[in-house]
Amino acid sequence: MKIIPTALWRTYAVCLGSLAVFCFAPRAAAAPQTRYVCFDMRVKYESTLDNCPLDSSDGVRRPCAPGDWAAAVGHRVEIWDKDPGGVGDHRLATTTIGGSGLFCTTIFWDPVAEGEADPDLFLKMPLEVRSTTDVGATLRAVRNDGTDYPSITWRGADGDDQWVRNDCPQNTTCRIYTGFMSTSTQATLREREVVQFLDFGQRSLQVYGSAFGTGEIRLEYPSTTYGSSTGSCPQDTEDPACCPGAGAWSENDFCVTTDYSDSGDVVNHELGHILQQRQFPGPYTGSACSSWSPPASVNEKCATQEGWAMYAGSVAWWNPDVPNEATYGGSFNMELATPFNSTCALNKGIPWQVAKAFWDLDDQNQENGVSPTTAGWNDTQFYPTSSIVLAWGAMSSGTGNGQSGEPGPNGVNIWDFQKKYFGSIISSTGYIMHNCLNAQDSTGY
Ligand SMILES: [Ca+2]
Ligand SMILES: [Ca+2]
Ligand SMILES: [Ca+2]
Ligand SMILES: [Ca+2]
Repeated sequence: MKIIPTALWRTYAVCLGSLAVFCFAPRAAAAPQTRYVCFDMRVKYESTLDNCPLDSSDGVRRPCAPGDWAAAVGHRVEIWDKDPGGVGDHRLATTTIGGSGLFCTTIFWDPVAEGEADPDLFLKMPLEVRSTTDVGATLRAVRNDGTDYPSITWRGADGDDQWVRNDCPQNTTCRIYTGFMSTSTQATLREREVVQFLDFGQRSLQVYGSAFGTGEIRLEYPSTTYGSSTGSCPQDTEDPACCPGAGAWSENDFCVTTDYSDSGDVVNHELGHILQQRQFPGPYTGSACSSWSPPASVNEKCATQEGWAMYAGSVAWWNPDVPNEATYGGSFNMELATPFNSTCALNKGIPWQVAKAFWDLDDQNQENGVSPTTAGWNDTQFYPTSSIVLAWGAMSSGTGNGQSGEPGPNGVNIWDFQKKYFGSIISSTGYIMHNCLNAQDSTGY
């Protein structure tokens, strides 16, 4: 039974007691009419792109071959009604593109309230991506002054309706444009690069889903490199205009400079840092590295932090449940069994070696140990990607051993991870020994 509020009862009472000619029953709101809207939106990868998987073989989740077109999976799209002069233009729906190819969604339209029989449909993209299930975080691009990019629009001027589906009737499937649409026809170079970065980062959101938590992650692009000729970018400021090439400022922000505009790796690497920081309890504790590269020895905390980001970045592109050839930076193979340094203990500070350890914990490809690894220390482990990341979240907040803010060159290393993931350092240490990381500091365990 519908409850009528007191005020409405009073209205009826007054009405019943007065002349019938002035009395009208309240008009029921019209049920919104439905329309089914379809479109094919694609991203074009720049021809200069590098460090991207070229095709879908070997467990590649979604390739990004330079010059290719691909469905804009996970990109947020707004469906708008177009009116003359743009004054009455308004958004009817916001949706996240799922799957691939033609995408369809239902919209609602009330012709009485709208004052127009049928909508004139066009699309806008607000430069955001999500997982296709809409679970977890939103990745959004901002400019180097921290402001939003304008949405990319397919409205066209009045009279230019090449991308508009005019007068979409009730209970009808209306396709916006008969071919495929693309950001590359509507956007500037910087905007195309941003769309490409968002497209890459969507893979991390898709793989890790709720492990990212909720809320917005901001990609700041294009930031200016530290020490640039303007002299306006001192290090260690959280100014989105300044950036060490690429870096995660906090659990919500990361920056990328144009030095990395063609990189297929950088966004998912930085999202690997954001993922770890969002899992960690307590505030972001900052980078453990002043600088690093995958094969150069650094302190254990830096090697673990960057190795984790290399692994998480690789997992975004390649599925470790499929034996394959995942690479980072085009040349750092996640599957290579041979440790980087011929002296086993000297691998403990190599980020690439740490990345391979996390990969071996996750991957199905169970290779034998290779010298200088001790004979018999084989890769025998194969755990879910979704469970591995949660070990960071299982750490307690604080600066003690094994806590998320443990300081010093050995703080938060592979043994701290091991303790949280397996609860013990005695058993199941295959991925550590297999990768010669047992030389990292296990004091306290
Ligand atoms: Ca209209
Ligand atoms: Ca494995
Ligand atoms: Ca392996
Ligand atoms: Ca420790």
